[in-house]
Amino acid sequence: MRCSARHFTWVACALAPAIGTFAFARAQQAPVPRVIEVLADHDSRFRMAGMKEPVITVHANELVTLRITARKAKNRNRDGSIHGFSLLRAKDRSRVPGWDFLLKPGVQEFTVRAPSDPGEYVVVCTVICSDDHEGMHMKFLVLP
Ligand SMILES: [Cu+2]
Repeated sequence: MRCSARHFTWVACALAPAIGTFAFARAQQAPVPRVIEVLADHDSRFRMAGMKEPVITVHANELVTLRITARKAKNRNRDGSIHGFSLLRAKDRSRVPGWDFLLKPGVQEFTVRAPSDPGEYVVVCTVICSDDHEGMHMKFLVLP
């Protein structure tokens, strides 16, 4: 890195190597989230490769990256969303904070931390994407 008097004070120049080292150490420590691939399909169904009935299984507090491919069904929201992906607790259908996503056509990624409570959850679509929208849901299991 070049430090010129025009862009940096000498303090910033003196600190830059230390900050760089710190950032590098942090980057090395950060766990790489596991990628979970989901298809939000044109027939208002969630799908996962190799599974007849799609199920997302995670560990409590696990950091995961959802890589969701969305294909348009019949309808879209005014904002252009074609499906939704929202996590509910199975026992009372309450929403899990931070797990409510609107999907645009194509591939999108969301990196999120799994719930801390092990148990059964359900993913539901939140866009009235077709007449079959009510059937657009999938299981989600949180292991201890
Ligand atoms: Cu949908």
